[in-house]
Amino acid sequence: MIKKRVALLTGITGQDGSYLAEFLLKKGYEVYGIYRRGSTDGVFDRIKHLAGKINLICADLTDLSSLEKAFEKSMPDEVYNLASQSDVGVSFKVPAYTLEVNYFGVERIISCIKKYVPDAKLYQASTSEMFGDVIETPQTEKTPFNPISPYAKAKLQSHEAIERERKKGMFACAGILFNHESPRRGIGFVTRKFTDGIARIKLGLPQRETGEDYLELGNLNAQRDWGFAGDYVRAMYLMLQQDKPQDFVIATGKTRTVREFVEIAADSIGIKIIWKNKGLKEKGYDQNGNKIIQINEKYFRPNEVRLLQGDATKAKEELKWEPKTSFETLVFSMVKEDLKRLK
Ligand code: NAP
Ligand code: F7E
Repeated sequence: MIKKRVALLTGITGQDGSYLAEFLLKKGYEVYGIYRRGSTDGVFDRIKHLAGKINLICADLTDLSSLEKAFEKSMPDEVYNLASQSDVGVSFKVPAYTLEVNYFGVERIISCIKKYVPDAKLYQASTSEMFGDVIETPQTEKTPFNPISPYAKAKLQSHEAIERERKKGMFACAGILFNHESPRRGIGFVTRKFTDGIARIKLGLPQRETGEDYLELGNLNAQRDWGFAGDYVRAMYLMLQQDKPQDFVIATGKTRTVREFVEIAADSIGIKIIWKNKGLKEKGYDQNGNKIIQINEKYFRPNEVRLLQGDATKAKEELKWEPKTSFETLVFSMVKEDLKRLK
């Protein structure tokens, strides 16, 4: 009997972890995932449909002994390190913790691989945030990094650790992924915050965070290259199937402002936004004159990445990877799922 390949995913309860687990199960893998105990319900919401098909192990990236037990139990062929304190804005508030998880956590994973499964392949979730205050546009694998948040600085340290281990012989790849979203996106990120918020406005429900009948947002002019998470996890898998380990940029190549995202999402359910005033006084109204958006300074960051646009030519040529989902399809699916859930 052919032994199934074994994958160990950290961050399996997150957006990418849930899509990657589905993807690897379809490929015939035995999937193990690390989860943290949460004090509220909902930790397993994104993977509840996989119950009985995946093996869950309680561990934490800050706790080496728990990780060692997870490796000893799963003995993986492939390790996908997706766990992180993934919120850029929050990283300014908890910088030491962000470094602890997003950098030292990666060093712990590396030490577990060396101890238990030295031949295993490692995927590390690097990020376009490492380009920070961008030095060139579009950004490729050769663009110099210039991180400006504690999140991006910690991710860059782990990115460098991957390169270090690769030079010493480990099969370690870092995917430099640009923003990717889905109906399973964490609710604090701007896309999902808005699709949830506009669905509430459509249904006449109060906003989740404030209880108001309008939504509060921060910088509408930031530009991001947004793709669909389901497409991006395929690239993670492909990176580990190559003959030699390398880093890849994964992106759509198109950039849009937060404002464009907001307008397209609202338009998809028949709400046309009319903007009035500028800066912190700017407000968005619907076609009936109701205020639906207000700017709140608290959502601005001390340092803002203004523009990201990736060039995934290398992934297209070497991995044969391309995004399959259009921006419009992504936005519509997110709004639709939020409407369905809230109804
Ligand atoms: P996500 O939805 O926020 O999921 C993060 C996962 O990490 C969750 O499962 C979370 O567990 C887990 N986690 C956090 N701290 C942990 C700890 N100390 N120990 C163990 N697990 C911990 O993030 P995502 O969007 O799926 O992103 C996946 C990875 O890609 C992250 O590393 C992120 O930084 C990186 N990335 C994301 C994007 C993007 O646009 N989505 C782009 C580039 C890179 P809980 O459920 O218990 O919180
Ligand atoms: O912000 C602006 C905000 O938090 C996008 C993570 O997955 O992608 C993600 O990081 C933009 C920023 O994502 C609000 O200032 C305006 O310019 O959705 P976000 P992010 O910071 O780009 C990268 C690639 C990762 O690696 C990260 O893990 O939107 N913005 N108003 C707002 N952002 C939030 N969160 N909330 C607002 O109200």
